[in-house]
Amino acid sequence: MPLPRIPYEFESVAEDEMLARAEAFYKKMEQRRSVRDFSDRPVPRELIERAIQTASTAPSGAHMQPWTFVAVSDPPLKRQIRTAAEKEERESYDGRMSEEWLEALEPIGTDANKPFLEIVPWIVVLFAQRSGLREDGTKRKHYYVQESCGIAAGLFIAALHEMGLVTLTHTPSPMRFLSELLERPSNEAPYILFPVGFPATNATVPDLHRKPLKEVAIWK
Ligand code: IYR
Repeated sequence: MPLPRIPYEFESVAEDEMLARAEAFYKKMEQRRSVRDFSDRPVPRELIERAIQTASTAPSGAHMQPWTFVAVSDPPLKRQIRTAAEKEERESYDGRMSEEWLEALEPIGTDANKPFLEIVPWIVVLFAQRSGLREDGTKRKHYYVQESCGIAAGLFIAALHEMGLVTLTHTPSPMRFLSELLERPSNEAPYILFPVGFPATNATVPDLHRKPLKEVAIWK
Protein backbone atom coordinates (compact mmCIF):
# COMPACT_ATOMS: atom_id res chain seq x y z
CA MET A 1 0.00 0.00 0.00
CA PRO A 2 1.35 3.46 -0.86
CA LEU A 3 2.16 5.65 2.14
CA PRO A 4 -0.13 8.65 2.75
CA ARG A 5 1.35 11.74 1.07
CA ILE A 6 2.06 15.02 2.87
CA PRO A 7 3.14 18.46 1.56
CA TYR A 8 6.89 18.94 1.17
CA GLU A 9 8.13 21.75 3.40
CA PHE A 10 10.41 23.54 0.96
CA GLU A 11 12.53 26.37 2.31
CA SER A 12 13.04 28.85 -0.55
CA VAL A 13 16.42 30.62 -0.46
CA ALA A 14 17.34 33.80 -2.38
CA GLU A 15 19.94 33.18 -5.10
CA ASP A 16 22.72 35.27 -3.57
CA GLU A 17 22.15 33.48 -0.29
CA MET A 18 22.26 30.14 -2.13
CA LEU A 19 25.68 31.01 -3.53
CA ALA A 20 26.92 32.21 -0.15
CA ARG A 21 25.81 28.94 1.47
CA ALA A 22 27.33 26.90 -1.35
CA GLU A 23 30.70 28.64 -0.93
CA ALA A 24 30.64 28.39 2.85
CA PHE A 25 29.78 24.68 2.82
CA TYR A 26 32.41 23.92 0.20
CA LYS A 27 35.04 25.81 2.21
CA LYS A 28 34.06 23.92 5.32
CA MET A 29 34.19 20.53 3.63
CA GLU A 30 37.45 21.36 1.88
CA GLN A 31 38.99 21.61 5.36
CA ARG A 32 38.04 18.03 6.20
CA ARG A 33 40.92 15.58 6.39
CA SER A 34 41.23 11.92 7.25
CA VAL A 35 43.14 11.93 10.52
CA ARG A 36 45.23 9.05 11.86
CA ASP A 37 46.72 10.75 14.94
CA PHE A 38 44.02 10.88 17.57
CA SER A 39 43.80 12.32 21.09
CA ASP A 40 42.26 10.35 23.96
CA ARG A 41 40.09 13.37 24.84
CA PRO A 42 36.58 12.08 25.60
CA VAL A 43 33.68 12.83 23.25
CA PRO A 44 30.16 13.04 24.72
CA ARG A 45 27.94 10.21 23.56
CA GLU A 46 25.29 12.74 22.48
CA LEU A 47 27.57 13.96 19.65
CA ILE A 48 27.95 10.43 18.33
CA GLU A 49 24.19 9.97 18.59
CA ARG A 50 23.57 13.09 16.52
CA ALA A 51 26.11 12.03 13.87
CA ILE A 52 24.44 8.62 13.56
CA GLN A 53 21.00 10.22 13.31
CA THR A 54 22.33 12.53 10.59
CA ALA A 55 23.86 9.60 8.69
CA SER A 56 20.56 7.80 9.00
CA THR A 57 18.81 10.58 7.02
CA ALA A 58 20.53 9.18 3.91
CA PRO A 59 18.31 8.10 1.04
CA SER A 60 18.22 4.32 0.71
CA GLY A 61 16.90 1.70 -1.69
CA ALA A 62 13.12 1.40 -1.14
CA HIS A 63 13.71 3.33 2.09
CA MET A 64 14.94 0.17 3.80
CA GLN A 65 17.62 2.10 5.74
CA PRO A 66 19.89 -0.93 5.52
CA TRP A 67 22.45 0.11 8.10
CA THR A 68 23.41 -0.53 11.71
CA PHE A 69 25.91 1.70 13.50
CA VAL A 70 27.73 0.03 16.40
CA ALA A 71 29.35 2.63 18.64
CA VAL A 72 32.10 1.27 20.88
CA SER A 73 33.58 3.15 23.85
CA ASP A 74 34.41 0.15 26.07
CA PRO A 75 38.23 0.09 26.42
CA PRO A 76 38.66 -3.74 26.53
CA LEU A 77 36.51 -4.07 23.40
CA LYS A 78 38.50 -1.33 21.63
CA ARG A 79 41.68 -3.20 22.54
CA GLN A 80 40.26 -6.43 21.11
CA ILE A 81 39.34 -4.61 17.90
CA ARG A 82 42.84 -3.17 17.64
CA THR A 83 44.49 -6.55 18.17
CA ALA A 84 42.29 -8.27 15.60
CA ALA A 85 42.58 -5.44 13.06
CA GLU A 86 46.36 -5.30 13.32
CA LYS A 87 46.58 -9.07 12.86
CA GLU A 88 44.63 -8.86 9.59
CA GLU A 89 46.48 -5.73 8.51
CA ARG A 90 49.87 -7.35 9.08
CA GLU A 91 48.86 -10.22 6.81
CA SER A 92 47.59 -7.75 4.24
CA TYR A 93 50.67 -5.52 4.22
CA ASP A 94 53.00 -8.55 4.37
CA GLY A 95 51.57 -10.39 1.39
CA ARG A 96 47.86 -10.11 0.62
CA MET A 97 48.14 -6.64 -0.93
CA SER A 98 49.70 -6.39 -4.40
CA GLU A 99 52.90 -4.45 -5.09
CA GLU A 100 50.79 -1.97 -7.06
CA TRP A 101 48.47 -1.47 -4.10
CA LEU A 102 51.33 -0.94 -1.65
CA GLU A 103 52.89 1.54 -4.06
CA ALA A 104 49.61 3.44 -4.32
CA LEU A 105 49.50 3.71 -0.53
CA GLU A 106 53.09 4.82 -0.14
CA PRO A 107 52.33 8.58 -0.37
CA ILE A 108 49.72 8.23 2.38
CA GLY A 109 52.20 6.45 4.63
CA THR A 110 49.87 3.88 6.21
CA ASP A 111 51.08 0.64 7.73
CA ALA A 112 49.70 -2.26 9.77
CA ASN A 113 49.94 -0.42 13.10
CA LYS A 114 46.61 0.98 14.23
CA PRO A 115 47.24 2.44 17.72
CA PHE A 116 44.37 4.89 17.21
CA LEU A 117 41.93 2.01 17.66
CA GLU A 118 42.82 1.99 21.36
CA ILE A 119 43.37 5.73 21.78
CA VAL A 120 40.12 7.09 20.32
CA PRO A 121 37.13 7.62 22.60
CA TRP A 122 34.78 6.02 20.03
CA ILE A 123 34.96 3.41 17.31
CA VAL A 124 31.83 3.44 15.18
CA VAL A 125 31.37 0.48 12.86
CA LEU A 126 28.83 0.81 10.07
CA PHE A 127 27.29 -2.55 9.18
CA ALA A 128 25.45 -3.03 5.88
CA GLN A 129 22.27 -5.10 6.18
CA ARG A 130 21.92 -7.38 3.18
CA SER A 131 18.38 -8.12 4.37
CA GLY A 132 16.05 -7.13 7.18
CA LEU A 133 13.08 -8.61 8.97
CA ARG A 134 9.37 -8.05 8.46
CA GLU A 135 7.15 -7.63 11.51
CA ASP A 136 6.25 -11.34 11.26
CA GLY A 137 9.92 -12.26 11.41
CA THR A 138 10.30 -13.29 7.75
CA LYS A 139 13.29 -12.13 5.74
CA ARG A 140 12.93 -8.97 3.66
CA LYS A 141 15.42 -8.27 0.90
CA HIS A 142 17.23 -4.92 0.89
CA TYR A 143 18.10 -3.05 -2.30
CA TYR A 144 21.10 -0.92 -3.31
CA VAL A 145 22.71 -1.73 0.02
CA GLN A 146 26.23 -0.64 -0.97
CA GLU A 147 25.03 2.66 -2.43
CA SER A 148 22.77 3.39 0.55
CA CYS A 149 25.52 2.68 3.08
CA GLY A 150 28.03 4.71 1.06
CA ILE A 151 25.75 7.73 1.17
CA ALA A 152 25.10 7.24 4.91
CA ALA A 153 28.84 7.04 5.50
CA GLY A 154 29.34 10.33 3.64
CA LEU A 155 26.72 12.07 5.73
CA PHE A 156 28.24 10.63 8.91
CA ILE A 157 31.65 12.01 7.96
CA ALA A 158 30.16 15.42 7.11
CA ALA A 159 28.22 15.54 10.38
CA LEU A 160 31.33 14.76 12.43
CA HIS A 161 33.32 17.42 10.58
CA GLU A 162 30.57 19.98 11.09
CA MET A 163 30.59 19.37 14.87
CA GLY A 164 34.36 19.67 15.10
CA LEU A 165 35.35 16.01 15.35
CA VAL A 166 37.70 14.04 13.11
CA THR A 167 37.48 10.56 11.71
CA LEU A 168 39.02 8.12 9.29
CA THR A 169 37.45 5.57 6.94
CA HIS A 170 39.31 2.50 8.12
CA THR A 171 38.69 -0.76 6.28
CA PRO A 172 40.80 -3.50 7.84
CA SER A 173 40.43 -6.41 5.46
CA PRO A 174 38.87 -8.90 5.85
CA MET A 175 36.52 -7.36 8.43
CA ARG A 176 34.71 -10.52 9.56
CA PHE A 177 36.34 -10.21 13.00
CA LEU A 178 34.11 -7.18 13.61
CA SER A 179 30.94 -9.25 13.18
CA GLU A 180 32.25 -11.66 15.79
CA LEU A 181 33.57 -9.13 18.31
CA LEU A 182 30.47 -6.95 17.99
CA GLU A 183 28.08 -9.92 17.89
CA ARG A 184 26.27 -8.91 14.72
CA PRO A 185 23.89 -11.27 12.91
CA SER A 186 24.78 -12.95 9.60
CA ASN A 187 22.55 -10.64 7.51
CA GLU A 188 24.93 -7.76 8.37
CA ALA A 189 28.38 -7.23 6.90
CA PRO A 190 30.93 -4.74 8.28
CA TYR A 191 31.12 -1.85 5.81
CA ILE A 192 33.46 0.80 7.25
CA LEU A 193 35.06 1.33 10.64
CA PHE A 194 35.25 4.93 11.83
CA PRO A 195 37.56 5.90 14.69
CA VAL A 196 36.01 9.14 16.00
CA GLY A 197 37.52 11.76 18.26
CA PHE A 198 39.74 14.81 18.43
CA PRO A 199 43.09 15.05 16.65
CA ALA A 200 46.24 14.66 18.75
CA THR A 201 47.87 18.05 19.41
CA ASN A 202 50.79 17.05 17.18
CA ALA A 203 48.61 15.43 14.49
CA THR A 204 49.88 15.62 10.93
CA VAL A 205 48.22 14.76 7.62
CA PRO A 206 49.80 14.12 4.23
CA ASP A 207 50.09 17.27 2.09
CA LEU A 208 47.69 16.02 -0.53
CA HIS A 209 45.55 18.03 -2.91
CA ARG A 210 42.11 17.52 -4.32
CA LYS A 211 41.51 17.35 -8.04
CA PRO A 212 40.34 20.69 -9.43
CA LEU A 213 36.78 21.01 -10.72
CA LYS A 214 37.87 20.78 -14.34
CA GLU A 215 39.33 17.33 -13.70
CA VAL A 216 36.28 15.90 -12.01
CA ALA A 217 33.41 17.54 -13.90
CA ILE A 218 32.38 17.48 -17.55
CA TRP A 219 29.76 19.83 -18.87
CA LYS A 220 27.63 19.12 -21.96
N1 IYR B 1 43.07 -1.17 5.05
C1 IYR B 1 44.48 -0.88 5.12
C2 IYR B 1 45.07 -0.48 3.82
C3 IYR B 1 44.56 0.76 3.20
C4 IYR B 1 43.98 0.70 1.97
C5 IYR B 1 43.58 1.82 1.32
I1 IYR B 1 42.85 1.68 -0.54
C6 IYR B 1 43.75 3.08 1.92
O1 IYR B 1 43.35 4.24 1.27
C7 IYR B 1 44.34 3.16 3.16
C8 IYR B 1 44.72 1.98 3.81
C9 IYR B 1 44.75 0.17 6.22
O2 IYR B 1 43.81 0.71 6.77
O3 IYR B 1 45.91 0.43 6.51
